[in-house]
Amino acid sequence: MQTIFSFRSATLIALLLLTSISANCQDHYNERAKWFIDARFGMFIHWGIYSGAEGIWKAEKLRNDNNYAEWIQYRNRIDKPEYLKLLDSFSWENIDPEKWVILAKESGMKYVVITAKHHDGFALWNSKASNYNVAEYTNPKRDILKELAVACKKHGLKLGFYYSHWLDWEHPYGWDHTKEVTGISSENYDRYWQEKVIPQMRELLTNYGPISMIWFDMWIDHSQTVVTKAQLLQLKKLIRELQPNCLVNSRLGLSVEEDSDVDIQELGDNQLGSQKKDFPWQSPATVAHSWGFNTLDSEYKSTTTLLHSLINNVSLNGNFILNIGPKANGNVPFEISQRMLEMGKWLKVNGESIYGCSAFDLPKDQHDWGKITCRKTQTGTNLYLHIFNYPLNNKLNLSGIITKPKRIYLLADKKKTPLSFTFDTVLTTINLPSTQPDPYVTVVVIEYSQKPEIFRGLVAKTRDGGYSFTSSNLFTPVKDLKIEAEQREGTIPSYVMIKENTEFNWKVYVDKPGQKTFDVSYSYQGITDKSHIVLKVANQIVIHKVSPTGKTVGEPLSNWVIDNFKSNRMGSLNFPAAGYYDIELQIVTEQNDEVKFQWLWMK
Ligand code: FHN
Repeated sequence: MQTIFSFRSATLIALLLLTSISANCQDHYNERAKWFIDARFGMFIHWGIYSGAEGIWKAEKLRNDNNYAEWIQYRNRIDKPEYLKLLDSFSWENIDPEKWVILAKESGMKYVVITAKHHDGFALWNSKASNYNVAEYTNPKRDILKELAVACKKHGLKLGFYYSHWLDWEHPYGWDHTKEVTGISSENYDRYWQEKVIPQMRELLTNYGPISMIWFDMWIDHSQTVVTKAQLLQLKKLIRELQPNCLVNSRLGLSVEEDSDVDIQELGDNQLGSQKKDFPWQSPATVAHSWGFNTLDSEYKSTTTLLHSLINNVSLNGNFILNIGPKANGNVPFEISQRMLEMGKWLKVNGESIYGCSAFDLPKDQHDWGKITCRKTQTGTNLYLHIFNYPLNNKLNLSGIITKPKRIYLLADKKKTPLSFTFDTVLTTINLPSTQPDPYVTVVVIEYSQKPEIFRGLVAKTRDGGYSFTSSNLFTPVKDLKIEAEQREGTIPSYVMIKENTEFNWKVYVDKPGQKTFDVSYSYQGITDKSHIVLKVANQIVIHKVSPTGKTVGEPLSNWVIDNFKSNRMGSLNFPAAGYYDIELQIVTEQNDEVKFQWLWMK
């Protein structure tokens, strides 16, 4: 054993001053989007002629590798007269947009966005700009958007329109992907723009009362396709003129980075948030895969998964818009409505932790039990701990907050019966009921009478009382560190390749003094015994010789032979008193003797 450093109290105080800060909930800067940030959860509706095909055309499923049912006309090369015949299967007497709005409301959603015109170019309203619209094919003439607008107003939900501006498979000069081969002149494309897009948008923004959002859908940058930036700006200007409070999403074709006047960053389809952002953003999601109803869809996400997705996004300042693809008779598939109603029941009890809530300043994946959201209250700040993985020992560890909680209770408990807890310096340990109160996600409320202050960069205590030190939760960042992402569902775990001597440093708070055991996981494919790993903690040192870890079979019988990652016992070290400790790890390697470092574990 060798003395490496000493923990002097002066250094500790200086460090504390540097690392503790007053935490904040999201301070949004876009007034127009205030309602959107409060709403957090919306309904997307994909419904149109394609709903009559249900993902099958003349006994053939969708061609190509994507089963988006609303693409059937393009994918299966259906001509317009035949495509229109699909309308014969619609039972107009049953179709009632108010039912969709009621479902949204009962599911806890605060806004509804419908495909006013999808890529097929067919308008769900009585458009004067194009007779390719629903009123022309119904008797008496229907205007689905008007009916939806009335229902949204009646039930107090915001209304938004999806409008496919870039793609239009009906207009001779609209964009469809075959034009990547045949080409189209910019003059002709502009004809489509001025003849159809602009007049139709004018109708949508004039005839349906307040429109809360226009959901555009171009998922590549304008520089890569036919549409020009000038056309996109013309469209945005029209929206600002006619409905100044209407939000515009980034799939207009302008990113929030390129144009700060774009209100919402729209992530990719079913792409959940992975980092905190201070501007409004949203994930569009489906319960299965397709957006329009596809009868061949079978892998429906569970209610728990959907709730986790919503909570994950809110914990990063984002929204979640979840899609229904009603059938040609207007019915919402049971697999979808059932899950949504279950979400609604959960939100009825736990909505306080979602609506108007935002991200908290602790790192997003700091705790292995779940996610945190935050709300400023009249008397301080509330944190909402969403338990995705209920701890077996019924103890919830919250690391990193140096402010003492005022009181703690379950959000579902109307009486707010206090949960007992201990608070030690930077660790709050909450005693949970021995039976998990909510089958989906239990929410614990922590009330603070002031803004909770956090200790930045601390490694959290896990559910089972250990600590996992990785390249993602370092106290001092290492320059040019390249973290290899996990592959094939984690078969190859995330790691960093260490080619030359590298030092890692973590900060931890140990609440119970005593011996702790350390294990290090790595893969080493070399043969020398020159590389070693040095652990230094509280004036003690342990040296571990790196030894080959060999190969393993990732998937039997598929030639999936991969480098093995192995946990190695380093030794046991003494923590003489409760307090903050630095954990230092040096990986000493020579050239051509790389070590793939995965984690250090302490318990
Ligand atoms: O091509 C469309 C698709 O049909 C669907 O409307 C989704 C919804 O986000 N947007 C496009 C693909 O990203």
